[in-house]
Amino acid sequence: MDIMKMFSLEGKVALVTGAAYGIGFAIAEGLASAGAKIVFNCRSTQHLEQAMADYREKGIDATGYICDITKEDEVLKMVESIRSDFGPVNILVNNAGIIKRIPMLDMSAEDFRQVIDIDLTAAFIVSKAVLPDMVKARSGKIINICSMMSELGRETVSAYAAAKGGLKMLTKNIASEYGSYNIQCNGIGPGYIATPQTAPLREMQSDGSRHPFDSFILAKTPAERWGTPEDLMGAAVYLASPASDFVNGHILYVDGGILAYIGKQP
Ligand code: NAP
Ligand code: GCO
Repeated sequence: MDIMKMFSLEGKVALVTGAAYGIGFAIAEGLASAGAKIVFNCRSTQHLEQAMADYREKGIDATGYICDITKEDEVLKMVESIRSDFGPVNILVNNAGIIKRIPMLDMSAEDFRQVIDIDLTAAFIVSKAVLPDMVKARSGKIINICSMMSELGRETVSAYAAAKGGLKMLTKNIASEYGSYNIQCNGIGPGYIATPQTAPLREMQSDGSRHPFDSFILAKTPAERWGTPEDLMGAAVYLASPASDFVNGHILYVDGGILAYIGKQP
């Protein structure tokens, strides 16, 4: 029994949304290393061109599409382009997302809606666009990038926590509704990962000290470090591969132990 074959993605087309950089880029790199053909999207031509160069530098033949995933017509056009360029999407990673750190009483309904639109509704839109091909093939993998905020709240992230909590339940519902078509839908819940999205939480202070939130997270993480995007590669390959064909509706937390830990004693 060649167990490594269970982790092979040879011949699969993997769409990773928002994979110009950050977590999406690392997940795409991991899936490519397992043999998948990578297609990705972002909103800006500048980010796309830089990303294509970065993928090439790593020897990855990725193809990028400009697409705002909150726009259903753009998503359907992108999925159709992918289908005609490379074939149907076999693996979808709903990664693209934003955060707005604003106290709830100061947050406008428009700001709240924008976070929900990108972090939750867009995952519904893109999943709905790729599911018909997966149903026809009686095979498919959908991986939703959830968060610690799928389980926990904190000040200033009401919209983000609502979106990521909803994304956890959308994951379970897609698993429930399409599991009979041999489609598995699972989530990855990253802990605190060093990417542009969390850069404001890690900025060195003017006096050379660590950002208070940085110290807070280190005290809450048994691993006593921030995660790196590369820490998520293995979980993504596992959930995208035949090795996880009987795993469905599961959120795999890759968090250095945060969810298990009350926090370092003062
Ligand atoms: P990031 O560095 O800010 O990257 C976000 C990506 O999403 C970018 O490629 C961005 O592309 C894309 N994007 C945003 N809105 C989009 C839209 N409307 N249409 C298409 N693409 C869009 O974030 P990250 O830290 O890598 O996070 C990636 C995912 O992991 C997010 O869902 C985030 O919530 C989640 N997450 C992050 C952490 C963490 O600690 N970093 C932890 C848990 C979960 P353009 O702006 O170029 O269009
Ligand atoms: C924040 C952070 C977190 C991380 C991640 C944790 O402001 O608390 O941005 O939300 O991005 O989601 O899992």
